[in-house]
Amino acid sequence: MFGLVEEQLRLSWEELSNLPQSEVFADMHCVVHWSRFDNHWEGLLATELMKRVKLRPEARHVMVHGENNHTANLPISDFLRPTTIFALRHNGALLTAEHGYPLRLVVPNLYAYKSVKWVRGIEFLDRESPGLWEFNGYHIYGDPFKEQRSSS
Ligand SMILES: Nc1nc2c(c(=O)[nH]1)N[C@H]1C(S)=C(S)[C@@H](COP(=O)(O)O)O[C@H]1N2
Ligand SMILES: [Mo]
Repeated sequence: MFGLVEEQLRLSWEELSNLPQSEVFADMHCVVHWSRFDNHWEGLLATELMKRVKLRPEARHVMVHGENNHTANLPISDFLRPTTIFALRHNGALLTAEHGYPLRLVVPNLYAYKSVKWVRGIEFLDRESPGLWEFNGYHIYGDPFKEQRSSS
């Protein structure tokens, strides 16, 4: 956790797995027209993690950083939804490498390109700034129920 925070927070996988765990049941919608329904995610709610971070008042947006410079942006209001979860487990087992082990973010109310796998860090920003997919033409917000797939 870095950027517009009073103090940076670094947590190891061990520490994350010892914090209070929650579960979220959610469908996942990819922009290229597939959905995977009824996923069971277990891990740390973003709200739980945010109890340990003090944001600067200017913080408005979040940049999620994954492995291989993968990034996605979202408003803090979506990041703080009670269904946003840093998942360690999917459908009863540890995440597989392909699906994001050791840690992935899951943001059920937005398209799956926001659900960054192999998460490394969360950066807080004072403005909206496009992540990798958004920069390459995916919608800056990405509401699957409004079919906000692309920015054009
Ligand atoms: N780090 C990283 N996270 C990522 C992606 C990626 O390429 N790299 N692809 C996104 C997209 S477009 C989708 S649809 C989902 C797919 O998740 P899955 O592999 O668990 O099905 O992961 C998202 N998270
Ligand atoms: Mo996707």
